[in-house]
Amino acid sequence: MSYKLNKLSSLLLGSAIAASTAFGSGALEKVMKERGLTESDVIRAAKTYLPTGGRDEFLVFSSGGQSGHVLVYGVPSMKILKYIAVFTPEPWQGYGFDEDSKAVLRQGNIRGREINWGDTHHPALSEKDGKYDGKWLAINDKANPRVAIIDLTDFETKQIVVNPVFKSEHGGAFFTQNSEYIIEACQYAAPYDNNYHPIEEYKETYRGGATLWKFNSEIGRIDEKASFTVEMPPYMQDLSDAGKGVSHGWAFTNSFNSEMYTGGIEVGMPPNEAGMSRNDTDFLHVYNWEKLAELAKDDKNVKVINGMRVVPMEVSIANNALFLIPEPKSPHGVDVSPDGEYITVCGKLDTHASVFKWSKIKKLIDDKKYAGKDPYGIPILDMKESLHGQVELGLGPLHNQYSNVDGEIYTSLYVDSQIVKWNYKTLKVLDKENVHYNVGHLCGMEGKSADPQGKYIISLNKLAIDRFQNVGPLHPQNHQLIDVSGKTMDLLYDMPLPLGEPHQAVAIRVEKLHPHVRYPMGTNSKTGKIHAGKTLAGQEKIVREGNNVTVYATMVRSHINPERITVNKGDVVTMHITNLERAQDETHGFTVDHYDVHMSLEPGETATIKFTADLEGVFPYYCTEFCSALHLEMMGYLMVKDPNKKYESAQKLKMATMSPEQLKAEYDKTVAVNAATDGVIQSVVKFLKDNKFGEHKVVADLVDDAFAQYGQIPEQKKLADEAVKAGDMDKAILFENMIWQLMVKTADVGIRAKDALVRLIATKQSAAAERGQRTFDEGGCSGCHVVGKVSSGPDLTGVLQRHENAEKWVSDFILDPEKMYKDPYVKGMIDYFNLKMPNQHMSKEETKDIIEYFKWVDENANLF
Ligand code: RUQ
Ligand code: CUA
Repeated sequence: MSYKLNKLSSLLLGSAIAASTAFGSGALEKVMKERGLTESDVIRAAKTYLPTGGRDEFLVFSSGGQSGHVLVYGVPSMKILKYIAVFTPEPWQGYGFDEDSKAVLRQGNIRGREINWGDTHHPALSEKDGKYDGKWLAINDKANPRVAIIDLTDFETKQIVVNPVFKSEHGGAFFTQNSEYIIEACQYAAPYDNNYHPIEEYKETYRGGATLWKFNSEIGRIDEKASFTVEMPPYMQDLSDAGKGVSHGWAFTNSFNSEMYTGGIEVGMPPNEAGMSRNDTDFLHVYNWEKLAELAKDDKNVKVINGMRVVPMEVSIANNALFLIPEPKSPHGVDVSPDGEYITVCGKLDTHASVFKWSKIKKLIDDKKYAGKDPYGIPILDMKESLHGQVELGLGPLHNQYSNVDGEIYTSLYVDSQIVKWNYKTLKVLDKENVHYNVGHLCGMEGKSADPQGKYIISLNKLAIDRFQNVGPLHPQNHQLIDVSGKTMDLLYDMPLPLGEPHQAVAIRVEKLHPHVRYPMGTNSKTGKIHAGKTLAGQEKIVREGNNVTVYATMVRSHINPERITVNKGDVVTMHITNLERAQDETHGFTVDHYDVHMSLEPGETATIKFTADLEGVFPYYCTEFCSALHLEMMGYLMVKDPNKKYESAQKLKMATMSPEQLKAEYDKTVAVNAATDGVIQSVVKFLKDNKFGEHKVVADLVDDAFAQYGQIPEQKKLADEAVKAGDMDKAILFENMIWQLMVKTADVGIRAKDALVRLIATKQSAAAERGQRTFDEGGCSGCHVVGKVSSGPDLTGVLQRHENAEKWVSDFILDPEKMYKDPYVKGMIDYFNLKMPNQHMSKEETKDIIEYFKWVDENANLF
């Protein structure tokens, strides 16, 4: 065992220091024993562990399923970083609770109805030359056929478009290789119009199809007017993919009910599941979107239905732009290889994956070599002649992701609960890995782009069964991270996701993303433009026009301006609020109690809430983010009075007032405290200047934030002095208090800047010093000693300078303090602190490390 552990330690730490780790020798073994961890457990943990402050290599965007959101997490740590609100209100972000986000959410209304939920399925990243460009994310809603666009500079939803001809959809969103279009294929066939059509007329009046949404990659918006739909038979189109490389310009869409069965379980017919999977094959739709896009521009080639330009099947057929290829029945995923030449289709009910070859398909099309026609006259290409080959993979193959190794592909097996690695060129199975349980999609790192990165596969499991602590009959979903860098796959990590069934996920290298940390002042984040309600400091006002009250307000640590708003019952209140902060992460939230409004204001952002003040009473409003030490004070009152009521004034309480002498004394005390606080600030400023803070951007940014607070002091000082002159000591004290608040905020950021600077400029700790510091902190020393300060024990800065032969002196003292209690110096210390240094039972090794740590402290003594 111990030999194995040593081997493991050196594996983990990879050097001679391995034998005794930072926690002392045997610490790793001890943890493993206590927690019952195996060697493999520890290696897997080390592969996914992200130390504090560390960053992941990839970001994953996962659909949030029934939550209607998108989830963002890191790989390999699997730490969740964000929920992006898309089709569903999300209170924290104010999404659906302020007017600006409602303007986005309500773009998703269907036939005038508010739709407040969505079933997000397939996120897609925008592409350039088939590679992810890190600019935009699109996601579909299966339940209510919609597509949303998310801006990756701020991870917010900017647009929702409703498909006006489909009644549900599934095969979206998929970008074409230069983000020219976003493909959205229908799922359940239905009439294109909004009328009733009896199910007996299914074949005549129900239709499937694929919509190609024209996308403007510069501004990140879908142009609905320039978009079109390719009419397809009512075959229940399923997943799709855009061609790329050699197959660029074409698209591929599966289907699963070429039987056109319509059920009728209630009238004694066999259920849909039997009728829809009767035939051995269904159809892969192959269509030339590039040609269809040209055709769709001409009015004579389209029928306009509910405002959508639909290219009828006859037009597609006549222009050689739509074909069918039989594929094994009830297929699911269709995935185009990085070079565009191979198209892999997996059938849920077939144990094989079928690999079609684009050059073969193209030749059949060019030669007009058809095996027949479907009932709608669409040419059918021969399956065998289009196939590169088939491979037996296992039960229930669903989806595919590509590897960075040419020809390698990963496929999920739903029934077998496995991921299988195989080669689509040689048609050989290479490896299988068990997952828990019932995997749907899988997500490779950029695994569906023209440039797959390999390294990891995430298995998006439908069931979690016995994986996690039981939290009731509804279990979380389980995303499992698999290491695919070796010859065989290795399952590293389980991540429960409790927010819906996340269908599909896409991963991107973090360097490709460049999100902002703040907005230009007064930005409406939903439009990217300057908000009409932008308000700067000093411009705050309340405007009344009849029944409309418009408030132009600002928020900055730690007040809201204005702090009192009185309106009449029934007034329509509009509040534009601007967050004046420039400091990173200084978000303020805002709500008015009882009025169901909320917004999140990121630095520089302006947003609007609107409500009818139909409840009489007094309603506090406040900042909902714990933004500062005086966050609780960041509040005000909305007072709603009934203009038709007479209010009797309450009896005024007689309160004791302060004498002029008392007031003067309080004023003097406040001024003195401010002077002392300023002294602290000046010492921090000196430290920062002496150590050239300007050379470090992170620190300089923090110093900017600090001075933004400090710079407001003269203004307040002027007001305080005026009050003194006017003899209003009460007011003067309040302004002096405001000065103190500003000083506290300055000091808060200033000290953060100082800490950051110290971390940057301190000399690097040697491994021994680092171990020593840990031993010092965890072995009990830090209970009495604080470096840089006298506390319950002496300051240890300079301890190695204080004694003759100091290293030996200090180490003897640590190893056996009792022995030295009689030493005159030690005795003096014992008397002074009224405490004896206890024996902490440090080993010789540990003591040596602590000495190294003290040396490092001395090197950097000026910083403490
Ligand atoms: S689907 S689990 Cu909605 Cu993408 Cu296959
Ligand atoms: Cu702003 Cu709390």
